[in-house]
Amino acid sequence: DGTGGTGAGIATKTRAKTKQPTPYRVLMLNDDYTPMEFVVLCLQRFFRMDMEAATRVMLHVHQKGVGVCGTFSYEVAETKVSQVMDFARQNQHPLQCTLEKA
Ligand code: NFA
Repeated sequence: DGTGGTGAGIATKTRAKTKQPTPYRVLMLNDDYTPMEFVVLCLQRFFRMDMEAATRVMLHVHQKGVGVCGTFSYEVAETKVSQVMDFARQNQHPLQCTLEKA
């Protein structure tokens, strides 16, 4: 109730400590071989981007060499990196994804 439970109206506000996870960025790296359409498909499938957003991120990576797919908890970020890398490997593309602390 914001009174610290004393009911005395003293301003000793208590909050439940919901610890925020350290955020991690998932980065995608450019290469010369992975088809643009495959990168767009990955961004749509694993990062829930629409075609416009996925195309924008893909072109950014293509032009700058690296780009951010999204920011997540470590566990979610690591899962997404694995999903992209596994899918790329299955399709014999050299697409690389990695993590960095945000
Ligand atoms: N550079 C790749 C090409 O020209 C496309 C690409 C974009 C690859 C983003 C990896 C990441 N086919």
